[in-house]
Order: sequence, then structure tokens, then C-alpha cells
Amino acid sequence: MTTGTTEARGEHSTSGARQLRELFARPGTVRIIGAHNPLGARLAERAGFDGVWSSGLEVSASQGVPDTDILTMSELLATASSLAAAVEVPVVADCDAGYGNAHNVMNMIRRYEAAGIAGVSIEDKRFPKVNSFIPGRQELAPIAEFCGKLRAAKAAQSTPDLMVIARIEALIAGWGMDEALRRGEAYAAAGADAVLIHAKGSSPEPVLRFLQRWTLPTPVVVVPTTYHTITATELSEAGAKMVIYANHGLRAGIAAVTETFASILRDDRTTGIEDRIAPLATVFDLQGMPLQKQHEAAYITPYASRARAVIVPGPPTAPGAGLLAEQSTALRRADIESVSATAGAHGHAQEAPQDVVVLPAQADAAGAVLALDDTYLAGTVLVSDDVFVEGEPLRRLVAAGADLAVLVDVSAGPGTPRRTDALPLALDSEARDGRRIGGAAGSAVLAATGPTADGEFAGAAACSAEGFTALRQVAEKRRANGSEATLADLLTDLLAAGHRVRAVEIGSGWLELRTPQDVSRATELFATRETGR
Ligand code: SPV
Ligand code: MG
Repeated sequence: MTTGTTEARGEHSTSGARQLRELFARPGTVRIIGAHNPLGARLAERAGFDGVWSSGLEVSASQGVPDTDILTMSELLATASSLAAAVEVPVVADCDAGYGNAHNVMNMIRRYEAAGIAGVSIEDKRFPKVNSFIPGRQELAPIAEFCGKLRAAKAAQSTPDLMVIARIEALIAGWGMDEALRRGEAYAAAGADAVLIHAKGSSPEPVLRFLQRWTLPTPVVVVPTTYHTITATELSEAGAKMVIYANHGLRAGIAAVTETFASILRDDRTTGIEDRIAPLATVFDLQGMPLQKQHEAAYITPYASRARAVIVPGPPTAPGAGLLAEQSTALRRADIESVSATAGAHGHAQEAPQDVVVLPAQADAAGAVLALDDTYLAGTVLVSDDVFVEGEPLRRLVAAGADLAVLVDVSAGPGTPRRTDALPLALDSEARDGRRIGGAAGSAVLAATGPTADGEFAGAAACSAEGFTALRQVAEKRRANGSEATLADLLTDLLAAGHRVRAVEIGSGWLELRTPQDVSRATELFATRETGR
């Protein structure tokens, strides 16, 4: 099954009304079928119908009320408009008797036209109408009154495309063929774009006679609900232009659902009907899930707001996760959903706060990466526990949306001598007058390098599923070689292996925690900030 044309709908598609006019202009029959919701409209489109009939009978039945003008125009319009939004093929709306007099018709036309409806059918019944197949009262409006509604309809439309179909109920009401023809001719003269000759009874004879006597160029629409033995081709050969299968989706649904429900109760399980009901995959397809998946890949930042963060062990000489609570708060400020921490072999210097998931201790960052399960594939931020990074740089790191991205402190300027334990990085952004400017795709890390570096690694990295896989590979190699690795070492390996790493350049917003004194100074700083001194 295809994913439907609907998904291709864009601002530039041809209007439904124009398409309907084109269908009427080409040779052959136009076949449309009834629906009462967008799902039904999609089934009609996928089956290959030329258009969809927003059926008054189907919509009212689906709401559990009789088809006697109980529902208001707004309710029927909402459905018709939802059908038009769901399919590429034109939607013709059953507008009953126009919901009142000519004033109501004018308002109706404007509203249906704005909703992208291709054609409207108005019937020459008195308002409120009764469904044509209900025995008893079938009251017709005087010809002059109905012609007034048709003229009002044509005057109200804002483009010439919308088709106004005048539905003749004379045969339904038992007023005879001459009256049906007289009415049809009057409606054509009043500006109707097509006439619909409705009939009941099992024989197509009355409709065929009408078609035989119809001499005007105005096309004729037919609804073979009760005289169903005649084919659309035969109707077309007799002169009909459009055939409406008005309610067959609704009736098929009622029969199938009734049978399915009964068999579930009878069998006390659903096994017996599984082969006869649509699989969930079909439901998802009809809902447009495949397209949503494409959109997700194109438009949704891989790890924004869903990202997880892991605080990984820094070098063994560092004091451990001394600022776990503060780091966790900063990560959450960057919209990171869940924060975990892997203690190094030396353990955490403080107890983990409640909202931090404590993972089993690992000797190094490589071990921590390898211990993470596939749930981290949705997007991961890694922060070494020998740094503290504020929320804002972390937010920028996540927003970079790159497969691999790292925070790079460029505040010292290029070529500045660095501490021996810092990881110097060369970037492809340029230094100009003491400032830096990146290329169109932002700045990238060229290599881990020596004294001419542009900046230094600030202890935090972010990766997408792809980046995470690459990270796992370099961690795996480290483990195979039996060497311990910090996040900085893993970054060095990624660069050496030729992976593209985005540099998110910062000038502040992080602290190093290389000694216990660093941790106590930082703790003091935060305490001071808290109390506002
Ligand atoms: C409808 O579908 O609501 C119609 C066609 O008006 S019929 O019910 O066949 O009269
Ligand atoms: Mg109807």
C-alpha cells in the first residue's frame, strides 16, 4: 500500500475545485464515493476514486442522528473540511437544502469555498429536509425560491471554480418526470454548474429516461444507491457525467464491525478475526506515520529535549564528581531529560542527588561509554567529572544538532600556552581582531594539537546515535589495548579516526575541578550565589 498522495500536499497543489472542473472537462465518468471522516476519504483516494462525497447521511449516521438537518452547517462543514484537508482528490459536499434560505446559502458557499471544497450540492427540498429514502414527507421548495438560492450561491463564490450542483428531488417526492425536467432546466438557467437527478427504486429506468430527455449542456450527476445493478459505464453512456456512490463505506463498515464484534464475544478471543481486520501497520500508514517519520528526521533536532546526559569519570588524579548536584541542575537547564553518573574507580566524593541515576562504577570514561545501553542512542551529552559546565553552554552544545560536538574554550586566544593536562584543539574558525568567526556550518575541530591551538576542550561532548556509535568504537579500541581513557582521550581518538566534530566555542561558563581545592572553591562559590551575597 502506498503512503497516499496526501502526504505530498503542499501549498502549491491545484485547488480541489479546479481539479473537479478538469475531471468534468475530460471524457468519461467521474466516480466519487461517500465518506464521513478523513480516514474514509483516504481509503476512497487510495482505492482510486476521482473524488470524495462528504455525505450528509454518513456524517449524521456517524454522529448517531437522523439525516434530517439535525446537524448544523458548522458540524457538516467541519467534517467536509477535514476530508478536504486529508486528501488530494476533490471533495464534493452534500449541503442538504442549503441550511436555510438564500442568505444561509451565501454564507455556506463562502465557508465551504474557504475550506477548499471543490463542489457543493444543494437540493430543492424545503428546509429542514428528510433523507430521500425515508418514506413519507418529502416536501419540495417552489422552483423560484430554489432558483433564488442557486443565484445567491453563484453570486457568493469568490472564484469561478467552485461547482454548484443543483439536486432535483422531484422523482423522490413523486412529482414526476416532467416536473423533474422543468426544475432541472430552471436550475441550469439560474447558473447551476451541474444538476443531480436523484431517484429511488430498484430500476434505473427513471434516471435513464431523464438522461434521454436532457438536452442542455449542463452535466448531470446520478446517485445509483437503490438502482445499483447499472454500471457507471452504462450510466456514462446514457449521458451521466458524475456517479456518486453515496454511502457504501459507511454500510460496509457497519456490516464488518457488527460481524467482528459478534465473533469476538462468541470466540472469547480475537484470533478468528485477525486475518479479516486491517493490521496496525495499515492503520499507521493511513494516519501518515511514514511521512511523519521523514519529517522527524528532517526537522526534529536529534537530541534536543530528549537528550540524556552522563557524567563520566575524569582522570584518576581528579577529585571525582564533587559537584554532582550542581552539574545535574545545569544539565536540566539545558533541557536534558535524564542525568546519570558513572563513578570512577575512586567513587563519588558526595552522595548523588535523587534525580541523578547512579550507574555502576567504571575505571574510566571509555568504560562508562561502553556500559551505556542503546537507550542513549537517542542523543547523549557526556560531561567529564573533572569539570563543571553551566546550563547555557550545555544548551548550545545540544542545539548544535551535530553527530559529534564538543565545547571548546577559546577565551585564551590562539597560541596561548596551556596547562599540561588541557587538551588543546585546532579549529577551522578564524581569529580576527581578537574575535573568532566560523564558517556557514559553524566551527569544526581540525585536530588535537600542540601550542598553536585555538582553544581547549571544556570537558563536555554531545552525540547523536551515529556519534554515539563512533564513540563506542574508539572506547572499544582503548579497552582492547588495556589503556584507560578520559573523555579528552576519546575525543583525540575520534579526531585521529577522521570523524567530523563540531566545536561549540565558549569563552566562559565552566570550571575545572582538578584538585580537591578546586571543588571546595567551587562549592563555596555556589553557596555564595545561593545566599545572594
Ligand atoms: C447523502 O449521502 O447524504 C445523500 C445521498 O444525500 S442519499 O443518501 O443517497 O440520498
Ligand atoms: Mg444527503
